[in-house]
Amino acid sequence: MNEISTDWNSGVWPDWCPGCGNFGIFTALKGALSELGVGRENIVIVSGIGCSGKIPHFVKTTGVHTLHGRSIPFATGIKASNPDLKVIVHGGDGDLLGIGMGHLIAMGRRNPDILVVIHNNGVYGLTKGQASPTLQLGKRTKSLAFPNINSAVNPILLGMTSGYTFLARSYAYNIDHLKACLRQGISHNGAGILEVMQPCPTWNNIVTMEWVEKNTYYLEDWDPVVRDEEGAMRKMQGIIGIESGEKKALGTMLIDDSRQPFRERIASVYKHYATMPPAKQEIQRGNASLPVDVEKTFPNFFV
Ligand SMILES: Cc1ncc(C[n+]2csc(CCOP(=O)(O)OP(=O)(O)O)c2C)c(N)n1
Ligand code: SF4
Ligand SMILES: [Mg+2]
Repeated sequence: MNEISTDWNSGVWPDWCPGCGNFGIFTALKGALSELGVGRENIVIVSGIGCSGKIPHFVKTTGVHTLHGRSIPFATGIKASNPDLKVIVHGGDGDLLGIGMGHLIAMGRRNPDILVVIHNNGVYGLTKGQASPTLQLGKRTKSLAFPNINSAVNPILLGMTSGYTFLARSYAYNIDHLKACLRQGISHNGAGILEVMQPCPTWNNIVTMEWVEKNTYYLEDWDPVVRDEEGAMRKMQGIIGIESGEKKALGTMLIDDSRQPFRERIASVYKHYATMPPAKQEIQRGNASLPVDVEKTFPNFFV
């Protein structure tokens, strides 16, 4: 058996600003992958645009840096064609809750075992700090000419009503907590949202480390596991209660294994899917030539 590597650094220099919360997410992700003991050949990281979208370049595994808002369709396609892969989406609050929100909702309805990690910094970081969909109404961060006139989206409540079966919130500078949430979310057999409060010291002068210390608390007496259908309704009411509080709760809010995952849904209508998903199908039989000359079509893929 091959030894599992714990070196997840690609060698590409992470060029985030000093103090950026993305460094915490990057560190926790590498730690979670090492602790899970998964081989890099089984992990795919898919991202959208923005500062957060750079993460696949820095992790030594297969990754795709996709288009604005389109990481979830890419990830769903990868998962559908090879359901044995662990697929993780990393994206910004602007990317996943703005232009990409329709895909975020669609993923909840399908329940694939993909974890969506939302880097929530309240701003469009890479494009110089415009208000993102999670910035609170009336707040004015550094680069806004006027206070924000839009109400904020709550990713946990949005995920809950879209059918997600794993929901958690963590904080970029609490590496141990974040690592534990990542491990849980990556291992979960269904669609997950992990919202990470990610300070952006360059543009968001409101959600600072001090703000997070004062305005968050860790969930202690909350059992996130759904055990039956009635329990699921009670759990949702409980989550609405948690999310209505003045302070932001950090911890795992929902683990619901009762809903059928995507791969079983496909297998229920396509009988060969479980044993022969697209990635395992033959593309060449015997010595017959391929319909497309892959080496000529994608010369850069062959080194
Ligand atoms: C179709 C399209 N429109 C606009 C952009 C410009 N753009 C690049 S990054 C970005 C904002 C990203 O914000 P967020 O997703 O919150 O990521 P962050 O930089 O904060 O991590 C935008 C609008 C783009 N790349 N593509
Ligand atoms: S602009 Fe903000 S989110 Fe982007 S790298 Fe700098 S600190 Fe991080
Ligand atoms: Mg952002």
